[in-house]
Amino acid sequence: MRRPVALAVLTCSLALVASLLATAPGVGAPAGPGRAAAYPALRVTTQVPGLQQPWDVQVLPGPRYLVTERDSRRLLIRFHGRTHRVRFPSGRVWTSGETGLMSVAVDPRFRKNRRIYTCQGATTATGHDVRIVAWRMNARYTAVRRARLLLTGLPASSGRHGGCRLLIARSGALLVGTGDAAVSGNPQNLDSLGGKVLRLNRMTGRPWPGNPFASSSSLRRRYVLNYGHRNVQGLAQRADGTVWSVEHGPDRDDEINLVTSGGNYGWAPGPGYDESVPMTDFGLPGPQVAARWSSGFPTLATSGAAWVHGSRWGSYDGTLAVAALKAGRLMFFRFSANGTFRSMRTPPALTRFGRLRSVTRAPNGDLLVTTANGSGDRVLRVSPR
Ligand SMILES: [Ca+2]
Ligand SMILES: [Ca+2]
Repeated sequence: MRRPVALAVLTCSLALVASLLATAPGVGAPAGPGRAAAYPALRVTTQVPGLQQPWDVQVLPGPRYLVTERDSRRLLIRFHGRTHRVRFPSGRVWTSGETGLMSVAVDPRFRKNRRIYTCQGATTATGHDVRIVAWRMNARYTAVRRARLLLTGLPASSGRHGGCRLLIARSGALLVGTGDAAVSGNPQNLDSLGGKVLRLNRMTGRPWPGNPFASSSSLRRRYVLNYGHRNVQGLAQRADGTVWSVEHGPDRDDEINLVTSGGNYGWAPGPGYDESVPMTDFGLPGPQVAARWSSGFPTLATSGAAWVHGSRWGSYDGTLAVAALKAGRLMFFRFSANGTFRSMRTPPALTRFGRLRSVTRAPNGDLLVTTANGSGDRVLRVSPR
């Protein structure tokens, strides 16, 4: 772990490099005077230290920083420079490989209803699943109790490709990005909750009425917003209301997708989970939705994402910040109003922290980023200088 002083020096020198790079051709920004200043240098500080494999971070009033740890299954709050553990039934969370205590969401009416939501592995009568649980936080922020089991039966196998990302859209709907559980048939099977983006009522757990298969006789199918995904790790809503998802490719083609209703995103691994097939296989029956950006070879393991808002971010304003695990960086993607990929920028200041998993926009517009190195992990705060 770097000490704060060393970090400050590092950030300064990287800021210089970043401003030089901003003037270089080929970064996708229009040329002209003032370009160097248009991409502000980024300041990176530690918001929450001393973590072990954190998955997600969200902000509660205070501000309090609410963090999930995947493998320890701890729910933690950082407040006034101290971290405390929230009483939570960690023992009932099943962890294996990529599955454990994963995404967390905070209800937009939290001040009134005290609700938060988790996506977590669980043990069932016949094996394991991934499930979405609503919790109510006590007044002292020391414990949660279960408010409602919203949705069970997201498939789990070894723990590989367990998803699972939560996003409360501005409509109030709860969106869930799921993994295919490394089972071949799941992504194209509309009666499996795996390899999907699901949409449901966050209070009742019922399927969202506007879903594309809302009138199906199959209950699971009524939850499906779209399908044909491998392992959705990021969900983020742009200012124009569009929702975007991010997922991992096998050895090539991580994808950023524009979420549509009823779309097939084309992942259909062959028998025995043969992953040599394309991330978007247009040879499948019917139309498939092409990715808005894909990595090519090799993959970067793109994960969580958040849209950047605010004029103080200069040319980063309106970009999609995407964390990468394998590549260990935060990248900023610009898409046009109609969703066409324009450019991607990787600030050097955000390539020095190892694997990065989740990105959350704080109330003041700063970005909160979780590291995923296994020890000495932390929540970083990224702000424009
Ligand atoms: Ca695809
Ligand atoms: Ca086709």
